[in-house]
Amino acid sequence: IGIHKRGVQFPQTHPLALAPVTPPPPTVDGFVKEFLHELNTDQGVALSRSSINDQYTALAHTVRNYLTARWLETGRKQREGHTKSVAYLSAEYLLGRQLGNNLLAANLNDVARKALESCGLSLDTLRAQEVEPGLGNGGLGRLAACFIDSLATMNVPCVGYGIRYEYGIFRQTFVNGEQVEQPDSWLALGNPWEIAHPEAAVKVNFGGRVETVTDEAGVATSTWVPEWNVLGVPYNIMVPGYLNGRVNTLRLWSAQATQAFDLSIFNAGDYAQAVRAQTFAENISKVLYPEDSTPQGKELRLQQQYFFVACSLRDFIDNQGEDFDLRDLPERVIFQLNDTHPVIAVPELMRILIDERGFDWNDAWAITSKCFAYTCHTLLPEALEVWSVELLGRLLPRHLEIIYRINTEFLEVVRERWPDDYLRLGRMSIVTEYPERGIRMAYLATVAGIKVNGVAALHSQLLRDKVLNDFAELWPDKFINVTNGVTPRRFMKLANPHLSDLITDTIGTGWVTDLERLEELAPYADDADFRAAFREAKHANKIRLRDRLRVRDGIELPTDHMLDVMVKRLHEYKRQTLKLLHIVSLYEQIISGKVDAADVTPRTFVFGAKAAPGYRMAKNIIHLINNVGEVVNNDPAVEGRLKVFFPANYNVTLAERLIPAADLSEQISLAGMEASGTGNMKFALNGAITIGTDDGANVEIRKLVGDDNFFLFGMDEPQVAALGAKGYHPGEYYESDPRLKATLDLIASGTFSNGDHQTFEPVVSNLVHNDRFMALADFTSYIEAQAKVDAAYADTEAWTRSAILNVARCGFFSSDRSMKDYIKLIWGTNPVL
Ligand code: GPQ
Repeated sequence: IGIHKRGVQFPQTHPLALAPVTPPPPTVDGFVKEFLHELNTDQGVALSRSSINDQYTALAHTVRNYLTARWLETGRKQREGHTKSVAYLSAEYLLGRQLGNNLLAANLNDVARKALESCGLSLDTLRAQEVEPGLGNGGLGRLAACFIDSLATMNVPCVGYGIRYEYGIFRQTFVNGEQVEQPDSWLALGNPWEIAHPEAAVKVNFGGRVETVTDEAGVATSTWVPEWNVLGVPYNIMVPGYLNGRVNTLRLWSAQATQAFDLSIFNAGDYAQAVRAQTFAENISKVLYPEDSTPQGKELRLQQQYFFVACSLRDFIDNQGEDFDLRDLPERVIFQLNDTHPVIAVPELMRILIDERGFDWNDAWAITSKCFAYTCHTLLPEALEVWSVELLGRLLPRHLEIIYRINTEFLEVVRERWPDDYLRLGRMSIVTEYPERGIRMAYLATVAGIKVNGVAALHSQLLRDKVLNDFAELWPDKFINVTNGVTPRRFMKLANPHLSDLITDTIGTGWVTDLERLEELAPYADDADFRAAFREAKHANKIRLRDRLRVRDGIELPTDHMLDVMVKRLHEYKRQTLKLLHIVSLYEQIISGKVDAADVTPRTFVFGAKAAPGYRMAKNIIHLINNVGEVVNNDPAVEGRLKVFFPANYNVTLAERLIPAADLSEQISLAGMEASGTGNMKFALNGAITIGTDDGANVEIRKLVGDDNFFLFGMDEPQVAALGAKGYHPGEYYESDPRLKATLDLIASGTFSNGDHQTFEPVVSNLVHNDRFMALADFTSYIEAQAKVDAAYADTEAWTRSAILNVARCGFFSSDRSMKDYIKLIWGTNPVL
């Protein structure tokens, strides 16, 4: 019997254990049997006495059982094949509900539906029981979820590492139109998709000091004497590939107190204090930070980052076995850094190699600098993480020391290349002195990474030319682009069964895993019958959405309007206010009699957006959207023409209903600000037409679908830069465009705040006097583009044709293609079949 370091033992095998236990083949009867078995033995209830949650849990376990044999088999192949794996390090995974996805991946949908029906149960009811795991904020976390889906589907060995937050992204509610956050206790009723492995917990150290001893030869050795520690308990979640029998693993870490921490270091014998200490440790994985793109630099956040990264590195290295030579690590793994959140992994690997495994600095760096690659997701300066040296030194003194040495050696390289360029040294230093001494994590990632990628062509170019220009001059080959993608399994097949069935009936099934095949739809854009069927699918999706919103939000969605949708995190750079100015302007034109309501295209505007709880302006904007909706929706003057809805708590589950129903996709960020966007791709693939700026992946969408099938407006990035350089004065736009003035004046007049002038004063005056994201400069162009949208929508056949061409030409945006690019340009991994 072999005993593994972390308490795992590998017994001699029993003949019956050679093949993992599999449930009976997926027949309806077999499924019923397995389901009832789970209900009885796992939930301990009879069908007749079972709650919906019992039924949901038993169903989830049944699906899991069908996938288990594949899961074990995948793990075995990966271990025995000694192949190179991708270890995706991400502080966020915005997974969305698991049941529907896993039924789809395992091809169990029909069997499960029939099996449940025969028990008098509805699959849809049980699916609705699942609380989605919201372990991410927005695009960055959802991207991670799409990527691991694609890797499993493409048979690529991958393990996703992250944090099992006890509370995910907050649940948004509105009270008098204002956002109020509620804790997301997604684990309250249990999580049937995870398997805990407390026996494989990892110890993570924090704090203390570094002791340095210098020997006779003058060689210094550093030892970290930490002050406290916690345990990381891994929870495994299946990541099944689509119909291919592969099941990868997502391993999320949960923090627990260690014995040593409780009893010896802190007041031995003081029971109450020991329990408090436990709470302290468990706080580390308690809650997801709700800031998107604007890190707060809080101590607990750094604890989270180091916690999951230390657990993950230890886990990956241990899994290579006792006698694995760490010099071979770059042949076994590439750690992909999803933004700077996991970058502390770089000094952590150096520490393991030097302090624990006795490597010298150069050998350790030779290994480390081949094991990481860095993905940057933003250009906003305030979004680039900088950790204060004071905090880092207090929490991770040895890591700080290692970072200083990395910086020293790096600046040596810079000095060699540009001998007397002191300004450049200051600019490129990983350690900055302003506003306080801090560590620029993006620079550390760039220095250590084998590659650095942006997330869309424009973004990668701006990264090279602007934010990381000095580094690109030093290492031009390090900088590459990989345009983001989205999984067609969740965002087409699962979310849009009507359109998916139509596509499959027309071009066969292959598109789900080979999305470029959507091209075969292009000729059908000219086929009137196909267009009619396409419109029917869109209409059916509006009905599905109406039914959901009626129950979920008490909203009555018109299904005969153009559906104009803007869903994404609330951020000034994304310019929800510009969308709002358009709506208010339409409303103003009608109520002031400038335009006859009968001449306005009936439109329903839908917003979905969460604001970071501390982001005042974003919360004001949410309030304004809600109040505009309140006034517009209840004004008989615009009845039948304009509706504005803002269902609370936009999340993956709602996105799956909303996106397939949309006609118009709003992607209106200031050019140069949205790194990529991924919602833009989801809309286009579901047959919505985009109105957008030349920003992020919009640029590539427009190029692929063609100018005739995209409503472009606004300044491009060079124009934005030029206007900024010249000096931007939003007041001039306010004064010179009467329509804009009337719109802003209507808001300022208190029309949307019961006559009160103060409520939205900050929003209006910020736009007129500051307007960092130049909404006013793009207003006129936006209004003109919206008029073109109305005109185009009036020609139903031409609109449908454009929508179909959007679907047909966006196959490029499958996350399978993104993964192929990562493999080819960065990872060099191979599929294992
Ligand atoms: N993104 Cl820096 C986030 O969702 N959170 C973040 O903290 C940062 C970026 C987004 C980015 O804004 C979008 O443009 C991208 O499409 C998305 O990441 C995925 O790359």
